[in-house]
Amino acid sequence: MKKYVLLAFCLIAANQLLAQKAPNIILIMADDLGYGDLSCYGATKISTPNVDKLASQGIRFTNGHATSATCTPSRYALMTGSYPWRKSGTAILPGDAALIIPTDKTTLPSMLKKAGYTTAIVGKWHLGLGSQVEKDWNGDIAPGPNETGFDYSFIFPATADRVPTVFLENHRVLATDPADPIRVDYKQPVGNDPTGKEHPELLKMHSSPGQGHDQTIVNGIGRIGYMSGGKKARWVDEEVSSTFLSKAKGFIEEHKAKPFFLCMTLTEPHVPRMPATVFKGKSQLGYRGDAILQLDWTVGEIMKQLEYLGISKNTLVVFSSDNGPVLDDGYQDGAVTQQNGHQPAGPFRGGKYSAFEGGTRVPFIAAWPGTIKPATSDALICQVDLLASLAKLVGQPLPANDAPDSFNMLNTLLGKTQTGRNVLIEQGGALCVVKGNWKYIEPHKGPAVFKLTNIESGNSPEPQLYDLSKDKGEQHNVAGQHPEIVKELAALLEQTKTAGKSRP
Ligand code: NG6
Ligand code: CA
Repeated sequence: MKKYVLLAFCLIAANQLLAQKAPNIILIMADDLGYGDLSCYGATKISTPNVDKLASQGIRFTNGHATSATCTPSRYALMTGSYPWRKSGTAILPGDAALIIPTDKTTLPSMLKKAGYTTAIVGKWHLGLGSQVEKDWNGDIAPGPNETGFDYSFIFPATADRVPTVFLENHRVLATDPADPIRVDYKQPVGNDPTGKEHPELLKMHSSPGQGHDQTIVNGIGRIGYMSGGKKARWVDEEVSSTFLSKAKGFIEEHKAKPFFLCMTLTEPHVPRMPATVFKGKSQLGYRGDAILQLDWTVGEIMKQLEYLGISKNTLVVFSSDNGPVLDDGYQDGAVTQQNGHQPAGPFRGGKYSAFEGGTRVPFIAAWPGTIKPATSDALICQVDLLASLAKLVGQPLPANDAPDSFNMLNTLLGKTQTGRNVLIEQGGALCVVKGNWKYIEPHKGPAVFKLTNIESGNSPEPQLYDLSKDKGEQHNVAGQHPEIVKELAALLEQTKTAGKSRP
């Protein structure tokens, strides 16, 4: 009996110690926000005072990366600590895809949960749900975020432009109706809902020619994929962001007394950009700019709440974006016609989808008032490193075969050193190796410019080498002048592929 009392006492004491020492962790991940989209990263046509304030309180990384230039692979890496190109099936997923995150390996949330954190994700998911494509959207849907380490999830399944346009709380779609079952199909129409293709007169925002987004219409917007039923469960785009915000704030409030991890995956400024009415027209840059203002306001609301609850000094906030920017990603929403000189990728070439820096070099901010000293850091750091770095922070060991590409960069993240990663593999269509000032892009088939989005892909049949110290815009391919470096970096890429891991 005494033994159990002692054990219980130890457990309570350990828990309290964790409560005092371990900070809350909030990771805010924007969707398609470019390096140049924030005023703290040099934007002059738009002002983002709330994210700027966060940056001024912490470290603003100028060489921070997503692993990949699109969402699913980038988020896969964030969650698993593994380069996504090691596994097939990690490209952009349809809305009915099965879960692609392994449930038997360490993930960012499962590691923190093991360390005693209460973990939640609120926002976009886009990593698949359930064990197969065909599923009962009116029933329990698993495995999903709750099976990969989140105690609580409030998500939408894929992207805002893909069906089903519904929220899930843990395993259930919200507001289902047995009399109006939800059906989803990406191959053929289901039910009788009008499509954007057949009924353009019903649209409040037109899709861009040739880009699809003309299947089932929900809330006056044509989507990718077909959906029927669930009329009461469908979201209103203008309310998606405030819904996520209120869920996130609710979670913070409820868990303020003990360490929590909140992964807040915002949908802005991904298409369809349909911000709340109060933001419409505010930026003068079209709905894309308005969505960025909405994002900025949302970040401000979270920061205000931390202050109000008195937990800002005990909360590490990391802000980043899942991939680079795109203007026309499927809808005629004013992003192109009202660009007004705004440079969403800042000084970098390319954008979303691209092997050039615009694809993966993203805003990356870490703030923890009282612990992180305000600074700018040029250290090379990647979202894939958060798993190993935060494991170090909370004293959680990582099994040798898990998170094979996640480096412990805690001292870099906290600003104790300006030294970053030595090497990073980036993924556009082509894979790239960044080492020191050098960037190598492997030869890759495909168009030099993606016609629909008008983004330079970085594809070339020839190897490319850029000296980022002199040429951050990747204008001068110097592969011909430095064949030995091309050889070294190409070999390094092959070696990383075959070794199956890069974590030492
Ligand atoms: C593309 C879509 C684009 C967007 C993207 C996913 C077309 C022509 N384009 O295939 O609109 O949905 O996928 O974006 O279908 S991501 O940020 O989630 O990777
Ligand atoms: Ca994205």
